[in-house]
Amino acid sequence: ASPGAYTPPTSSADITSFTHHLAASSRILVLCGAGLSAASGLPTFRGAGGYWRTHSAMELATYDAFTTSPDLVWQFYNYRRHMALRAVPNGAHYALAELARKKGRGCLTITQNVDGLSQRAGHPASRLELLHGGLFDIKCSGFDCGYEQQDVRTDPIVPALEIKDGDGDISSAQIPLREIAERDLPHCPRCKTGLLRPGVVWFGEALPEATLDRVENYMLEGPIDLIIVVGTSATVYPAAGYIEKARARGARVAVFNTEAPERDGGSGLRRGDWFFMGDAGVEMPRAFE
Ligand code: BV8
Repeated sequence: ASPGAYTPPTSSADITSFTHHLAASSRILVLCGAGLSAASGLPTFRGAGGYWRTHSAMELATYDAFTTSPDLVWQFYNYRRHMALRAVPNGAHYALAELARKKGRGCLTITQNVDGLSQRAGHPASRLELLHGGLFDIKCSGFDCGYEQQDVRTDPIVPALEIKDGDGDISSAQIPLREIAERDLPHCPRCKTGLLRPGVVWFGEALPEATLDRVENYMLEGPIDLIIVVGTSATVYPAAGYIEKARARGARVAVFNTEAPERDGGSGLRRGDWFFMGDAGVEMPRAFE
């Protein structure tokens, strides 16, 4: 580990001190990343078998990639919709939904995930902020149309995007360069000309203003007693920035991850923090008991 790195003992006493602090906390923030859904079978972005093993995130999840190769980007998102519809929430999604129900306005979950699994685990919608949108929201890619539609779960979204056997293993992001004519991609029913796009936030795009405001207001309403950081490499901003913001509001940090966080990463550990090594799907239900 880098000099000065601090990895607290992950002993049972750890869990006891954590559960005491969790029970005593009146204002909690939860930051979720792809690792939360790993136990549900959805590959993470950077881990082994990640979606982007052969494509970098910055390469595919961008407006430029969409305007240049809408068929490639749609094959990628249609595949992720396909996977997410077949996945089921795991114990960590349910544990967080239960925590949010119990703490009410004293808990806010901000997720970077677009897979919809927190919602399907019954997480109260008013206590869940989707920083990067969702796979099942779609909108017109034209700038002046404004058409949006929520929760479109059709799979495939258009027949031309049907995942065929010959497509090979697109889970390894060896996404087939199957040419799909633009006319066969989803088009906006309102303006008739614009291509529809996934309602997610791409790199270089601003996060939804209203979402950022609600998170900011929650942070400003009072001190934060605890931020739970689950399944994230804390490398994407502004999402990862909420860890330091919570610390600045007095929060202690509890990290749930299969890897010890880097000292200098967004979720670097400090004295008084907790670190639970392992699958969130196992560790969170255990720590929240
Ligand atoms: C913005 C939605 C400004 C789409 C995502 C250069 C050009 C442009 C921008 C930038 C630039 N340099 C920096 C930036 C800013 C950029 C950024 O942060 N880049 C990074 C790469 C440095 N940010 C942006 O562009 C943001 N917008 O800044 O806008 C602006 C302002 C005004 C006006 C205009 C513009 C937008 C970022 C949002 C991008 N969209 N997702 C989609 O999903 O396809 S990001 C996407 O990647 C995810 O949402 C998530 O945020 C990120 C992946 O991170 P993680 O979730 O952490 O996943 P990862 O695989 O990395 O880690 C998994 C972790 O889980 C690991 O730690 C692993 O150990 C652990 N794990 C694995 N298994 C388990 C586990 N833990 C527990 N249990 C397990 N079983």
